[in-house]
Amino acid sequence: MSGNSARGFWPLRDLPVVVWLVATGLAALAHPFVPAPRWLMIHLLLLGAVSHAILVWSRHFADALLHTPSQAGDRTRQSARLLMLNGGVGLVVAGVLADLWALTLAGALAVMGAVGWHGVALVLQLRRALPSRFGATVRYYVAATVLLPVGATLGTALARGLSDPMHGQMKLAHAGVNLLGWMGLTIVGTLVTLWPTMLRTRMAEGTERAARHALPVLTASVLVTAGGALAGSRAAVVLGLTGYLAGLSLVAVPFARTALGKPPSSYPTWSVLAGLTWLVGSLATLAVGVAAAPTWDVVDDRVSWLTPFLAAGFGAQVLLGALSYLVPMALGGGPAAVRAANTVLDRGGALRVVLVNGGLLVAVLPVPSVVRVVSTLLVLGGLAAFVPLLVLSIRASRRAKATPPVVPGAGTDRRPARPDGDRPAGQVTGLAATGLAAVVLAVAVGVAVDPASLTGARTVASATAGVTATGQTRTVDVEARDMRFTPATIEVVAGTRLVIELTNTDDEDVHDLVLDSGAESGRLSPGESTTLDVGVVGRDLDGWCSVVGHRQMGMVLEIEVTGTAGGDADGSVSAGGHADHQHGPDVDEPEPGTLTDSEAGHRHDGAASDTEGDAADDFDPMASPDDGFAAHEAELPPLGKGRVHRRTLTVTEVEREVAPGVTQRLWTYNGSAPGPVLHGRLGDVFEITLVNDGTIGHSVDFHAGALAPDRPMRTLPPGESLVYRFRATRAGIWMYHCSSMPMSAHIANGMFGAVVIEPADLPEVDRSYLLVQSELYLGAQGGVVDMEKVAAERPDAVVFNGYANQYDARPLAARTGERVRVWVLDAGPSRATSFHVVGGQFDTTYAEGAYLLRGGSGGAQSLALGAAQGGFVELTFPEPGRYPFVSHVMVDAERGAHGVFEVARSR
Ligand SMILES: [Cu+2]
Repeated sequence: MSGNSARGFWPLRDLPVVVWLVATGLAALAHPFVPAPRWLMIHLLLLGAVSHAILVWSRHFADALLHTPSQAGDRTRQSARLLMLNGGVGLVVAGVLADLWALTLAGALAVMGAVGWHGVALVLQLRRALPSRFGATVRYYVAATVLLPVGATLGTALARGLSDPMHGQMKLAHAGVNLLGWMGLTIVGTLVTLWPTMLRTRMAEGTERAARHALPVLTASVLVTAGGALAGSRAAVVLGLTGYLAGLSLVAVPFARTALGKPPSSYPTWSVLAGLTWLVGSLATLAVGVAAAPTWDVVDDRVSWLTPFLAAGFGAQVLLGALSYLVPMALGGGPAAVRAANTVLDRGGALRVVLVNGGLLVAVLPVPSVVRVVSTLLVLGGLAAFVPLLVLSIRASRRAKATPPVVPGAGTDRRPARPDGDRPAGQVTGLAATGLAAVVLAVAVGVAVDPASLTGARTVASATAGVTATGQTRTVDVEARDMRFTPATIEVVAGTRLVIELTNTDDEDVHDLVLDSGAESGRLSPGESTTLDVGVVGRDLDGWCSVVGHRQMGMVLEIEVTGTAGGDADGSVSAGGHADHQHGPDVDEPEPGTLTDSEAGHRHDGAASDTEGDAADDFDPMASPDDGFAAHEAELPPLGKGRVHRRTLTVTEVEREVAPGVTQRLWTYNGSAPGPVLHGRLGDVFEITLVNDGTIGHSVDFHAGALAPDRPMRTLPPGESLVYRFRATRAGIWMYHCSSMPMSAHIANGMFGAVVIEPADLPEVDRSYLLVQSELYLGAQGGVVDMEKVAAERPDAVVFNGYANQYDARPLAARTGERVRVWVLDAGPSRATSFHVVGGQFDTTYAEGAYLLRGGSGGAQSLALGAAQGGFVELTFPEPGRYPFVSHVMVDAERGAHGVFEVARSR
């Protein structure tokens, strides 16, 4: 190692990686509150931490391998490059989060500048150096620095905003060039020499030749992959990925030979090996996935699905493994200090590696979302442990430096840092077993939180109706799919024990099966199954799916008792003498003593909320909210500068007050109904991440964008997310809403909001307000929407911005002479509105994309809108006073669609 890569703690070399890693962890924890959380996590880790490490260590190795003498100012120039890189990454992140593309562009240019400068320095160094056995490694670095600007340019174009399918293709090209080119080539080139060093053994023969041959194969494959993606050729992408795998296999042979001679036995080597395994596995999966994908949409989905595994499995593990080996060496201070620091960074190594890889493997599998969340936390924990250990290792290294070296043979070593691989075998096994146990425990906890996630027998036995058990058991497979049970009718001989094997074969929605005997299956996510032991059946039973609205859409199951044994289809029952217990399907009376009154009520009415009282009894249109009440913000949020709107809509099921003293368990986007207002210009791109943190399937449909609904509007099972991109090409106030069945229930229970796209020539006004009208069909207090009222179109209340009469209590302000614009959206789900301001006249009205009235001597008294229609009105108030605004569908104004403009004298 030549002297110019100075030893010891160098803040600019060692700290930025820690900062980016901590930021990645924070972004992971705060993901529901961050715009574009996946983008952020991936870029903090790969663009921040990994790129910084590449710049630092590729230089370090180039110096060491080429034996180039140190030159004056090397460290100053390296510091300048690192500052430029880290500043650039900061700007890119800020630009994307704040939707300021100019900032992103400036950041990307700084990153490209730093990497380009670094590349030029490497080329000069290579020329200056004497021919070296390890020149190949430096050539890998140079190829990587040439590819990064290509990948960064693609990324900058992506941040500008593109339409599908170009967006998906460019994303694949961007990820391919940066992950496989910039990161992949640097890592492979480094490991040629570092891998044997980390294993503390000799390089296997042929390593260096294999590396030389692999470089052109790998580089060409990166270009073919990216070019194929840009050109829309999936065959070329598959060829590129396969070529890259072939290039990797060239170097894999000597790597494996080296490892077989001296198997990995420490955290750094395990972590690097695991990381490379994830790279190979992910690429093979992706190649097959791209080859089998019917459209680019599906390719895009598979790339998105795989990227976190590449980032955490490959990127993070290789980075942390390599750093755990390299940092102690760079800290220097003699063998004792290096060993002391190494020992700290190796702590719990087996445990951490098993946690990370076990957690990732569980997350790859189609497990229930709770299990996935818990295993993701394990992965995060396993990786995050590196940061405190790094701090401790720096301290250990300093302490060892301060301790005088022990003369061999002169007493015992006071700091017996065990050399690599000399740990007691039992300790390693123990740690690995602990990690495995934690993964298993995580799965168990996930299942315990959400028991329906695994098959489990449940039994309830109030179905006998006093019948004598025959001792026979009948097992029936039932599928739940598309709002139907199949079969929908099950015939059972009286006295038979019935067991239902229930499977949710739906692609997207959650279902369950509830019987009027009280037996319940529990909620099943798509693909899950469970066993429902109905018990001995002596009477007819009604069953249904209890997910809101599903029963009303016909998701019911009937169990009919036949009573005669001989005629039974499966012929398995031979018990006679029970015919007297049979009753026909028209007999509605339950057998005496089998049902309590409330169960009987349950049986006839179905919806569980009905038995708990109706919140409509507590609704008083004349009541005022408490002093502490804060009305829903009615001011239209201002237009930002950005032309790409990245927002996360998280579906949550929350209890909210909807009128004084009336609460409902609403389904919301980001916690409120209506959901957040999105405000943009013509041509803007909206990139919305929808996260379903609810308990049943939900979705979103943006009227503001025109596209094939099949994929972006699909229903997401709980715990999943999707990205919905559209370009706003037409002006208006557009509705967005949940489009999961039954839509009437999902909209009525809170899942709606507005997107405002301004017409090109929209004049400035003094004030802009936005009112979304919707209906409330109250269920029980704190319960969900009453489906029967929805079906009968009998709302209890009609409201502006989600709360009855809220702007009577908290009026909207205006001044005389001011021009006031009021945007109105009728979210329904069912009723029309006629927006009117008492005492006001509109001189301008705009509905559904066109002006109805603009200038002239005419005026308008109301803006009429059907369900899912929107527009705006403009008016000036002639004198101070309180001007009520209403839906002039008077019955609605009287049940909550009412508010007030409080108009003050102009200043
Ligand atoms: Cu929904």
